[in-house]
Amino acid sequence: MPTDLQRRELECVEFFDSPELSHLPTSRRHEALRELHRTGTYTHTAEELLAGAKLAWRNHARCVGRAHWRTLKLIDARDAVTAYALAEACWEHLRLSTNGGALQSVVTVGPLPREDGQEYRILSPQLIRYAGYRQPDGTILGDPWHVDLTEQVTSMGWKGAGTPFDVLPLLISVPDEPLQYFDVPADLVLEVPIEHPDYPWFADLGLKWHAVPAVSDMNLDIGGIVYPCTPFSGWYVSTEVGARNFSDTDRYNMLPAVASHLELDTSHDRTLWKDRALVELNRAVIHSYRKAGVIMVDHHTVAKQFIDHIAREEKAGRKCPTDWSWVNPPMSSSLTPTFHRLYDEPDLSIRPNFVTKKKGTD
Ligand code: NRG
Repeated sequence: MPTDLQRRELECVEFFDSPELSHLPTSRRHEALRELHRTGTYTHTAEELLAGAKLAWRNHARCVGRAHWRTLKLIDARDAVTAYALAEACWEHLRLSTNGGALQSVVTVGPLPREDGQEYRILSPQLIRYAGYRQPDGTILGDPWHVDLTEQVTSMGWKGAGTPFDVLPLLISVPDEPLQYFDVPADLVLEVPIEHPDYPWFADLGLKWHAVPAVSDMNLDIGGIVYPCTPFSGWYVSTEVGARNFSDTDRYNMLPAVASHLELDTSHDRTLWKDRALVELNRAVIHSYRKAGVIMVDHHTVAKQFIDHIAREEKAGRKCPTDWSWVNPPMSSSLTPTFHRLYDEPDLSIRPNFVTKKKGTD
């Protein structure tokens, strides 16, 4: 069994072996490896960090959007060692990634843990999340997924407006400071009101969603170094919003309301009222983002892009380990080409990669 340091040294060697870094002098690889061996860590250049983040994206078996891995932009926030500075870096992330609706893929890399092991952490799962409020009658107003986070920031003094779409503040933990939250500046939160191309009543449902999905609770593992504070974002696949966030019964659960407006027969599952409502809800999401000039990709298009990506990877002599259950859309899967094939087995040890934090480490 290799020790943790030996494993990280191996990752370091493999990282500097990547063709993407082949232009670096061998002295740089030796320097990094020596530093890692001597101190347990080493410092990536901004160029190495960006190359590593791109490879992490390309290696991420659950991502169907990998065709765009080369376009990733980096915000190097490794010196943002106060909660305030980290929040500012996140606002910069939203500015750069939102880009007025022409979304750009961005990763922000925050500081490494201190020598004493204490970490800089964004505790919110994404930079933009909607609050969920437990009502006296037991129902939830807003996003049920975020009830705990909402209660946590409320206990710290935050007060939401009490709508179904209140943007939660960002919760940040850094060494030597109390846990703090920061309101996301409203002008940095681009949102899309949802309407339907054919049904005027749809707008009255009062739905909206944010433009940027900026996941902020994963580790980025590059060349033996694990960055615990690395928000990244691309753009939504329409089904993430339409077929999950709005439709899951433990999220906004909108299918019964949509079906009722469509006057569908909801007396039995076999009438397929849920399926019919789901299609109209997803049409509304796609239509609305397009009308608002906010990039979003539909599940058919992203599946084609992904299949083309795999073909390009194969041509380049690379495997493309893929998690079938993640790259297939949550509706109409069999209508997309990603459904009808097998993939290289996802290998959780491939690095660089974005890695889910272990439960209980927060
Ligand atoms: N399903 C989540 C977002 C997860 C990440 N999705 C992306 N990421 N598209 C949701 O908020 O619905 N990305 O980096 O583009």
